[in-house]
Amino acid sequence: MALLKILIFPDPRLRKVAEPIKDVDESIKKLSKDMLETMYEGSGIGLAATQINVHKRIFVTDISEDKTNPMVFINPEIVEIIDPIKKSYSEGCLSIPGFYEEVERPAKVKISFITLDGQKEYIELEDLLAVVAQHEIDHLDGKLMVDFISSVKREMIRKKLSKKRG
Ligand code: QAP
Ligand code: CO
Repeated sequence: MALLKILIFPDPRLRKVAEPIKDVDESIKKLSKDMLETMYEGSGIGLAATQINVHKRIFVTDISEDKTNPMVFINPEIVEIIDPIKKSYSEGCLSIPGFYEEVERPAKVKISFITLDGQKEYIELEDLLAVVAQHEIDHLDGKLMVDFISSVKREMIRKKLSKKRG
């Protein structure tokens, strides 16, 4: 197991578009374990590979109260917006530490993904898991939650986090 370094906004590497995973091999299993460890260490509920400077389409999440439900999504895709009515949620991001912003997203989506066993699955997501999945899939496309807020707020966050990193 290893802790990985998380890129902090406005690092330009957060803007790269991740590549699909062709083979769910041992290296992907190790990557998912390291990502879960890194997410738990940072008290996060979701982490995309882009955030640790690995540009492959995989994210991990655990929205359970007691951190007992790790989930891994490989090559996740939104295949259907089941409920297009947008719901607002105060989102955070391990790459934007200390800031929470309201973001509106479709309330219910169907996604396809590959499991660690290499199986393709389809699931319908709602509530917090739908929010997290859409937030993490955005990371894999180089998008960040601050792209959905006002430019004044975004620039304020950029300045504060840039200063912090020197
Ligand atoms: C994405 O974000 C998410 O500012 C995951 O100081 C979060 O795990 C999607 C975190 C909420 C939807 C709703 C943030 C940890 C963790 C911080 C996270 C911080 C420490 C964020
Ligand atoms: Co994030």
